[in-house]
Amino acid sequence: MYNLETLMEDVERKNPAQPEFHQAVKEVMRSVIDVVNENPVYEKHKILERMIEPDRIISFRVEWEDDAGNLQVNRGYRVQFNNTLGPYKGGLRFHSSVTIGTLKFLGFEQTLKNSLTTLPMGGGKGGSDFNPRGKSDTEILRFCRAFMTELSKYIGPTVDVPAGDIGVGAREIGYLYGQYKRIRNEHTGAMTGKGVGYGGSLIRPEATGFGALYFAQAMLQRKSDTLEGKRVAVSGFGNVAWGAAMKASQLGATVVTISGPDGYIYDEEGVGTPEKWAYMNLLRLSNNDVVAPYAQKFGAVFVPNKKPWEVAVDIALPCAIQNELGLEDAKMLVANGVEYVIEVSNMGCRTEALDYFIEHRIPFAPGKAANAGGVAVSGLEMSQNAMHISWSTDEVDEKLHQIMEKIHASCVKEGTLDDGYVDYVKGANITSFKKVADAMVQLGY
Ligand code: 2IT
Repeated sequence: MYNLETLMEDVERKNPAQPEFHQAVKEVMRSVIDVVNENPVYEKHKILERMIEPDRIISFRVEWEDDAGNLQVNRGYRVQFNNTLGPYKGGLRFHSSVTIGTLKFLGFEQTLKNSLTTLPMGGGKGGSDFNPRGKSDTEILRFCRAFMTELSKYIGPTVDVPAGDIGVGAREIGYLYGQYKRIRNEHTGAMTGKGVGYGGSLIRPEATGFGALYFAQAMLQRKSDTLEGKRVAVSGFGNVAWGAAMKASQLGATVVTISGPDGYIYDEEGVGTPEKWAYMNLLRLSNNDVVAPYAQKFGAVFVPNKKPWEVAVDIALPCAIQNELGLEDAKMLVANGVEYVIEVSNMGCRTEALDYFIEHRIPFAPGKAANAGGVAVSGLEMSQNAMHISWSTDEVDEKLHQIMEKIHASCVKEGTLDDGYVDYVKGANITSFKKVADAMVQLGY
């Protein structure tokens, strides 16, 4: 029999100074501990202990030259977390906050998320503490080349298939994959998020945001509600925020905020127009501050050094980074009448914040369920690469839609409480855990 407290003491002792990893593990353990205690086969096979221990962690030095001719040194990682269900799969994050603990939390979450997609993918994550902000295009290119020179030794289409994450978008994937192809002399689908011209899938750039809104649609539908006329707060300004804002707007909602590290903007008319996002994408590619210039150009309100959670909205969509929404934010949102909260960033809410939503019976979707559309379309990109074909926009979008509805249905099945409220956190954790655990049992040790 497992006890949550002793289990977590063990995790903290064995993984010192990795608070994000502790947090991610604890959120899952809380949901699944009863399932494990009721199924002795899981204890016999030490599934809990095995599932929180990465298969391996690769750490390497990245040496590159900046535009002034100075040598720069960063640290690169790939956490190959769990390949029970398929090749390791998950993004690369380039952000100054990246540590081994960050990538372990992300790799652990990714393993469970990928299982929810029902596609054959294991979980992994990688990246670097390299900060792309303010870097020139040639610096980005040189960094990506140096990073892949090391990483190329450990990945491949049947082994480990990286993709993008924060700080790694279409441009970086191109530079990384270009170097992979050069070194390995093979054009295989060893990465996803590629440009459509060289093996990428249609819809991949917008898939995370689109998928999250399909998930949101399913949540609302369950309550005989629709997105029509809803006011939405989005945080972030990257690919994920973009896809979410575009789809929310297409479905009749008005997205009134976006945010960057310097603050948020409030745009009463809605940020989800192609013109506004084209402008933001341009700013983003030049690695400049996005939010303040946007406010100036389109006459919106710029609120410096604050997060958008103080705005009264019907739906909150954290789309930036882990722990971007804390207890005080949750209290403000609930006091202002928020009806749904859908995490689009990975672990966007602190545990106390999501507990507060659940306690107040606000439908709350965790990232591993709601943002699985991104990696799901990555899985579809792998299928297309393996078959040497490409599907149309409609074909990919339709498959994405079906996958998100299936994930929603599985959360409802495992997460409906006695009072009828759906605890999506519990639902997503139990569904994904069981799938990986059962396969681990079948595969032996
Ligand atoms: O967090 C995520 O699911 C991603 N960054 C996407 C991973 C992928 O392999 O497409």
